[in-house]
Amino acid sequence: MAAQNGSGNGEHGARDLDVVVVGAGFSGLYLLHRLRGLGFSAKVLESADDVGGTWYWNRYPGARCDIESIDYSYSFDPELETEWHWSERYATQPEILRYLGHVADKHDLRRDIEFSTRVVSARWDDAASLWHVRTDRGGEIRCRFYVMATGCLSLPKTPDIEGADRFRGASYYTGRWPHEGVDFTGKRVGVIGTGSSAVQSIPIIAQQAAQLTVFQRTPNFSRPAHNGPVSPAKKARFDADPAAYREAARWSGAGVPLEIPLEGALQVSAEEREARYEAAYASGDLLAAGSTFADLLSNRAANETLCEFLRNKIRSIVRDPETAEALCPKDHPYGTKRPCIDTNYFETYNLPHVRLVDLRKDPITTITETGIDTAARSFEFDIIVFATGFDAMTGAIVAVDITGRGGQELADKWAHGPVTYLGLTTHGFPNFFMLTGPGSPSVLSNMAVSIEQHVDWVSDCIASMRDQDLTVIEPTATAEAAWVQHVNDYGDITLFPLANSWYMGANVPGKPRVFLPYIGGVDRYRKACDEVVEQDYLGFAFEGPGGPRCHDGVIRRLQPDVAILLETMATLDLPTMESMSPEEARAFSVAMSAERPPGPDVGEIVDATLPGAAGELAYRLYRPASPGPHPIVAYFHGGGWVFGSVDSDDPFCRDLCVRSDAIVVSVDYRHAPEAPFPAAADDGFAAVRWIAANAEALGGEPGRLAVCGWSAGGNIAAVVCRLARDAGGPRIDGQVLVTPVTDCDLTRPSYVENADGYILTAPLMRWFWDHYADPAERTDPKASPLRAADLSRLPPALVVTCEFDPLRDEGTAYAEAMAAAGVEVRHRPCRGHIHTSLTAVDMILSGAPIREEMGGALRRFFGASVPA
Ligand code: N01
Repeated sequence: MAAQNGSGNGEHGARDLDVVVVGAGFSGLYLLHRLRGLGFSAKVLESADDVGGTWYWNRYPGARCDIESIDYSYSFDPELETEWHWSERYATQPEILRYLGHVADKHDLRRDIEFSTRVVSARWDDAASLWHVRTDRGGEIRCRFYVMATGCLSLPKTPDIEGADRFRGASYYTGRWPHEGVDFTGKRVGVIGTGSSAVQSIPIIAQQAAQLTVFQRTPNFSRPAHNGPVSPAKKARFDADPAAYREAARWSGAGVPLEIPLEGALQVSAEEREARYEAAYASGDLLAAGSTFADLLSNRAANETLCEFLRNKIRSIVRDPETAEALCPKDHPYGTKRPCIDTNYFETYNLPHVRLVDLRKDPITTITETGIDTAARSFEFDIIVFATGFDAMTGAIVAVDITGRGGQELADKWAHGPVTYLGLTTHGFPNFFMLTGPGSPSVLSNMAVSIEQHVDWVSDCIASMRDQDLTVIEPTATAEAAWVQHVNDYGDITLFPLANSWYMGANVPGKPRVFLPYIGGVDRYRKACDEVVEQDYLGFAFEGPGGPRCHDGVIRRLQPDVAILLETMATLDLPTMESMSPEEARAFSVAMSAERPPGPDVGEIVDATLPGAAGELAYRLYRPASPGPHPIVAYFHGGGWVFGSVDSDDPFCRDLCVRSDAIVVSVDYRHAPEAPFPAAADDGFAAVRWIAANAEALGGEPGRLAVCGWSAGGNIAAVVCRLARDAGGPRIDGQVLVTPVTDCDLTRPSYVENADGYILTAPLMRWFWDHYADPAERTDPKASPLRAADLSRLPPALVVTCEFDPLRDEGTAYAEAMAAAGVEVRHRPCRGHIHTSLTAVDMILSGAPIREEMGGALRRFFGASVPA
């Protein structure tokens, strides 16, 4: 598919190539190698005068990798694995640069790299299906494919401190360090910033400088790297089977083979927690601390235990208590800003000529001709070092003027944040790829592994297009929007959005606040990319001489935590409920319930009994911690009228109690088949009447009562509302129906679409109905409330339905029917959720905002004003 002439000079100084790659770092080098191997004509354009990318520019003192060099290296060339020997566990910048130079030489890459050449613009030509690429050296290259391999942290942030250009001494940016080095001997030095670059350089600058002043806006978590020779244990593991080691890295979460813990930090004793943190601290491994427990990046309280452990380490190292406290990070959870590993970073603050300026207390007002002024003081310096970071992930991409279809500028398209499909491509920009772009694991992973995966995907894609005589590829708007949603869904169930980090774009004034990388992990991301290809490049549109071709669609539709739960359950190979007897199913349900998190604490829990329609029923009362009396919610558990109990829905009831600030009375109604239809409905109504009559004795406010139920319990709650209306009482202020059963018709589209695979299956639902009611009884409105002739004058309702639930359409139909009958109804469809998502408290974190809406709805029913 060589674009017209193949490589070489064409007319008028223009050249035609298959692929132009921008950047000769880790990714550009490997991509060039792959493309050449596949027989494509390709050139790499590089603004530096040698290979290396970030390792070419970041030559500041102390620069080294913080992922062990064995991991932070290529895997594509098995020879390289044996011929290259890292001299240290964490190699220095010069050694990494030598490595990249060696790779370039070994594979003769330099002959296709144009150095000292900066790309200024790239324009898509729709008529010719080519990119026109212009550089600062003049001339133009036409190419079929245009790839930005510019790295995530390559464009230093422009100075956002007043007077930055006024300083008459020497100033340096860590990300653009002079090749000849800087001699700090005897100098008064100011360093601005305490990120990774500063943490690495400060101890070394302090060794030379006469005076060192560090200006800190946000303290950072850091631990000793314990650098030294390559760890013998790691090397032995690697050498035993390099290919297997690399494969394990490819299918790991962070791109480094690691044991994944299952417990949460609060599920073990304080001693056990401390011991595990000590081990992680001693390991010198950047990834060790954050992966000590499963929930450190999703549970604030769990994360805080690690934060405090690390703060205490800082306090134990830094002798001056005020400086120590200023160095302790307190404004962000561990891991939500990139943590560091260091060599003598905190120890450096014990040196007599080193001082820390806490900019939170005494901010910089301006840089002057002779130094830095803060609100309270004036500092004079010979040298200022800006360790102020990068316009990360998007900066280098939009720094080139990239124009896609219809003259659309990429910078305009991304004005509110980057929008990509798989972090590799973006709609409206055909034949354009980004390596480790926003929306891919990139900076949250071992970059070497992520880079190889992206390069392989892009090269394979281009080769497959050639094989199929396709000339243009572009992601569809649908696929892209859904991927962006998926990336955000993942970010939203973590603590990352809580920090003002460069991951969120928060370090660059005016940059949209968007979570830039993909937190789902290298393994899940790779699986998604592979599945896109297996599904005939799902979400991509192609053009070629044979005409257009597109298999449009969405690669990930489930909420991320729901998908993980389903993955985990699939590995357990559990029997289906409908293959069991009711007794077995009940025992199974009890066993499953024993494994879950307990839910939040409430003020008080009371177990007692109340009179049902035909005998005593157990109930459990949850009282809020706030002073009463409270309104009351009568709650009915799920379980298909066959199983379930006050225990089965205990975490959900606790959560409901906390969020609604109401008493929740969870009622154990009789179960089928022993007590078939209409026993459950009759018990439900009897219970509600009793609760209303005994509200005061229960500590509730008489006359303020709502009902809530999940699944079959939602069915009972709906039926009770109608029975109460027809009986003239008790008065019910509102109903919250969570994925309710409202009808016996099992043929609706949601039954067909979600027949299998989402825990509540169509066969299981049939099994429930078969136990509960004879076919002739099922259409009775007491079993199928949707069939009631009159749904008017029912209490206001919140009806919650889930996208991947057989009951979705009947829930929707019930909400619509009530609304049509004049009832005040809010229908809340839940994207990406399954029947059991919302009640899985502290397991499905993406359900929490919806449970908050349920609590809000109940409070509103009771007359409280709740912010929308
Ligand atoms: O940049 P940073 P970095 N006034 O953005 C401060 C990778 N890396 O170059 O946090 C005052 O982390 C800013 O303060 P705040 C690694 O992924 C890896 O150090 O915004 N201060 C912060 O303290 C890393 O995360 C290695 O409040 C200002 C610092 O400057 C990423 O690159 C080594 C300021 C910037 O920290 C970036 O690291 C180096 C202002 N106006 C880097 N503006 C390895 O070990 C900014 N700051 C592999």
